[in-house]
Amino acid sequence: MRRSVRIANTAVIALIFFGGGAVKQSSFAARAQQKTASAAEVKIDNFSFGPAAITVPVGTTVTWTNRDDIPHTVVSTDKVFKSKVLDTDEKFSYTFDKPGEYPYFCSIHPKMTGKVVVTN
Ligand SMILES: [Cu+2]
Repeated sequence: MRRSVRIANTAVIALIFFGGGAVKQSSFAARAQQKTASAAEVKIDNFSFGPAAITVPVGTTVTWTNRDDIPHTVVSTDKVFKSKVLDTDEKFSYTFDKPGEYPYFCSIHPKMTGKVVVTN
C-alpha cells in the first residue's frame, strides 16, 4: 500500500517536471522568434528621446512611448515616418525595412531630436 502511493507520487512529480520542461522549451522558441523580428523601444521623457540614438538591424520595429506629461510627436526629418500627436503613455511604431540613418524630431519641440541607424 505504502509503496504504491510512493510510486504514484513519483509519477506525478515526473509529469510536472517534464510538463514544465515542455513549457520552458516552447517559450524559448517564442523568444527566439521574437529575436528574428526584433523590436526596440525609445522612451520620450523630460523633452528628450531616450536613447537619443539607437542602432538596430533591418526589419526592426521601433516603438516610441511618450512617458512625458506633455504631448510630443515623432517625425522623420526625411519624411519617412510621422506620428500623430502622442499624449502621455501613447505609442508610435515604425518598422525599418531598409538600412540607413533616420534622423527624427518632435514637431512640437523641434529641439528634441533623435536618430535610428538601421544596419544590414
Ligand atoms: Cu515634443
